[in-house]
Amino acid sequence: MTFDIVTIFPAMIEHPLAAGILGRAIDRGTLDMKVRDLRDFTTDRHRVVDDVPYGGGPGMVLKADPIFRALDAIEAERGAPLRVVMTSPQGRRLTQDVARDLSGAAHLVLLCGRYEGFDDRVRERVTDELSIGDYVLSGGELPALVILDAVARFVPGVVGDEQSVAEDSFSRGLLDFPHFTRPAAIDAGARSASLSGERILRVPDVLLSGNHAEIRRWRKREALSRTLALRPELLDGASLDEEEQELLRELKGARHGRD
Ligand code: 9D3
Repeated sequence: MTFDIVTIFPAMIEHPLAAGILGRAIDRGTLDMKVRDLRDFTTDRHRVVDDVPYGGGPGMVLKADPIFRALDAIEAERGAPLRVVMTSPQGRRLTQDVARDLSGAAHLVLLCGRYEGFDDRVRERVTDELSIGDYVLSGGELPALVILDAVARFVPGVVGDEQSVAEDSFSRGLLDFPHFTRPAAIDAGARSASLSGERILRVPDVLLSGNHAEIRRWRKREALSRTLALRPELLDGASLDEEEQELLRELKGARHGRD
């Protein structure tokens, strides 16, 4: 899959991309990423990318013409992009479903917003407008990285284990079960949160039992009970197998018992 990212801060994108799963996918050529400096598509001596808003008011606006020239250059080099995503606080919220949908495109362009946003005429060349959530950030670079990471994980070969992508908790609509690693018992220290004074923390016995059917069932129950407690709205969209539906009925019954 091919990504082009247009930004006035290329370093904000390049350095995080070099690390981890995405870095490896880029090295191997599974992902073709190019970060483009918007200033390279200006035509004036001072490489100006922003200007004051028509109608007055505070802040600056990203000029449309450097964006159009950047898109023309990308198209000349690679052919027409299938999707052009603009990051903006007004955009549709990024979800796992949106990321999966975008991963179906062979070529994605991400436009990183800055200042008060883009000259609205940029929309003429945009297919998708995305926000990553309802909080104020300083620009679209971090959102572009978040979108990129979520989308790239769906590209075959990026995540080593295809099954882990399919089973990923948000893809399944449930929160993850708890994880433990060695040692089987540890001292939480004098500042332990436990009021009972028990400082020795043990891994649940079932995980040490070697009984894989029991372990699977325990993990299902834990994932369901966490989801029920912390994000009950996720259960409406979750696809549960027979065993999970039965466990959920049990858990809901247990909650009623306490009410
Ligand atoms: C403080 C300026 N605000 C005036 C009402 C509007 C505003 C403009 C530009 C707020 C934030 C930004 C910069 N943010 C983004 O470009 C952005 C963003 C975000 O802030 N939160 C979540 N997702 C995104 S995607 C792009």
